[in-house]
Amino acid sequence: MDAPLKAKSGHQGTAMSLAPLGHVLYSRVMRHHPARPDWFSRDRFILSCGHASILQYALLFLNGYGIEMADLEQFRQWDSATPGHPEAGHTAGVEVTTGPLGQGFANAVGMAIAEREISARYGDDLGHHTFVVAGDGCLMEGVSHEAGSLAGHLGLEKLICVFDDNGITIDGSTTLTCSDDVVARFSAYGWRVLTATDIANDLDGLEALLLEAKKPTGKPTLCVLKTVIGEPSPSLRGKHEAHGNPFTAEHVSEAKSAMGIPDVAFHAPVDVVDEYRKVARERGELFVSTSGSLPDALGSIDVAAVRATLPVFDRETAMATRVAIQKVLEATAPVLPHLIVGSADLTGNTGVKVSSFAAHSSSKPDGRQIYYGIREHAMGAACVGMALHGGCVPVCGTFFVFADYMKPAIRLAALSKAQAIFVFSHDSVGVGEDGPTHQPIEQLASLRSIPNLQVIRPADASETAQAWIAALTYDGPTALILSRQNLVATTSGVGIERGFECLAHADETPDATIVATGSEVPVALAASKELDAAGLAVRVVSLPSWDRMRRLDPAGFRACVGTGPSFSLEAGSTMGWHEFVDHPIGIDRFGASAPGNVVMDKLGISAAAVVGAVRSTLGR
Ligand SMILES: Cc1ncc(C[n+]2csc(CCOP(=O)(O)OP(=O)(O)O)c2C)c(N)n1
Ligand SMILES: [Mg+2]
Repeated sequence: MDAPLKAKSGHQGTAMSLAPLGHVLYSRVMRHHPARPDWFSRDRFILSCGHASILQYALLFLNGYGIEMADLEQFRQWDSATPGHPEAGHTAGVEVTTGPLGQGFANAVGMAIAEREISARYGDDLGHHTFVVAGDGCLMEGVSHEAGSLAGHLGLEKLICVFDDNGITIDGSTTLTCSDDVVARFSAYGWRVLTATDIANDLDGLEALLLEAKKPTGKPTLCVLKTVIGEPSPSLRGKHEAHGNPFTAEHVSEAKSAMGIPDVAFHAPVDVVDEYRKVARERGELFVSTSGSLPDALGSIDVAAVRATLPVFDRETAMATRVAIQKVLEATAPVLPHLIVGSADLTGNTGVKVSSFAAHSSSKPDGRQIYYGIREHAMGAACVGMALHGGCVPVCGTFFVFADYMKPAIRLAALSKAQAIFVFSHDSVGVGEDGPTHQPIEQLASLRSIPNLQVIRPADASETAQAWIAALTYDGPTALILSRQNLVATTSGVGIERGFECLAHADETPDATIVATGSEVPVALAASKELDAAGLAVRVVSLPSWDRMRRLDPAGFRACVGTGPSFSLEAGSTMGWHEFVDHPIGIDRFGASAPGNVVMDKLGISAAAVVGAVRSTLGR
């Protein structure tokens, strides 16, 4: 109560009513060790209702994870260990970044998949449970449907969700907004549902509930736990104000009085804290001595071995980059035991398929090909969970235009630096006949604007192979933007290293420069060739990755673009390109249903259009 009061920000109500649950989980049920927060086979705890973060910080403080009272006093302050919502990689003991409701729940499903797959292959002593606490908001969010349905289908029996059934959200009672029968809903997904009405403050009752939930049944378990938000505040218990407004000093005092504890801010009796930490340490030592650690094979990726297995692509044959990624996956999978691949019902279409991988299921728990079904959002969030689980590198695929369906998960992957690899094929109006609903326009600009996200749009198979290395060696998520249509080979692939490569007229002072990406690189080269005939030396630069170029060699890129008139060529929004060139050529409208080459042509993505633009700019 004191931390949000001091911060004048944050939420007490839910943290208070879930405190007994948190206590029982950390001190009686979960297998974890505060001194070994990264021990591989620890139970995972995810607070999907991240707005109750102070609960998790209080538990980390009591259990001795390195959070001290001074950190709680700095709740939500600049550079503190206790930010507004839990952030993975920032605070020891926080597994995933939560706050956008529903994401944590879907991350937990991914963690449970990773756990099952890894323990099936490397030993039961790597097995663990995944506990997730979700509120009304998490279960109202659409992603909870996708993820809950997937978890039920896969029979993830070590996944345990506690639903904080307090009937309150910010606006008021859930009678305003929701009439779902949660028990029927999750039962229909294939979950086991346990309901608990009178035990929110009954420690032994909570322990019995959680131990029951751990029993294997072949199904994930939802514990529907009735709680009273703000308990035991005399004024605010059961009221939505217990969420919406931080408690006043008077509210805090009266609640402390009701609890029979001293009215002193940030008060924690030394003997209580010592006892907590002692118990946590003893339980932790026992746990560590009886459970497995990260297998060597799943440690860091052997990049040299991956390079040695990379296919070499014939410079003569045209190939879609989605086909190239499939060949790359296939060839490198034998030296990548980390891989878990899958797609949202576009497995063959996107190339995210390894032929030796079995379909993951409860009868094939070692399977590494996940059939996500048409559940892009859950797929993205599950991959974030898998990546943060550790011991695996998730790769998932769909059409680029549907990246929008995964955007919240991609954003959290970037924020938490989760090494998930997103494969997006069908990357432009070149998709053709499917028309504007399926033709991405603004998606590249959108993904490029996400901090930490590595975005690569290879020009051909060689750049695709090198992009795979770039993704495997990047400390964060990567989006690979791939073509549906065949592309002639035009590069050596080295452009991935620094993010760009000069492909034509590198050694002379050019009259103009065209910077292109992906499928537009061959178009730019064709334009340059035509301009050669007109006596104009037009340099062509492949720029598969803005962010790599910016990180690794922005000055080299500027020198490569030169000082003459510069153009960009990309079949997508021109937003952002003015940073690099004088004259962006792109598509700032929606596409149309027609054969891909026709749409490209009509929308000005053609050698003829580029030649015209260059000549009229140069006046020659
Ligand atoms: C996707 C998303 N939408 C909106 C919010 C803002 N928000 C934070 S908590 C909350 C209410 C959630 O209700 P519930 O999960 O029942 O939590 P409780 O009020 O019971 O603590 C809302 C709307 C959010 N964090 N994430
Ligand atoms: Mg609620």
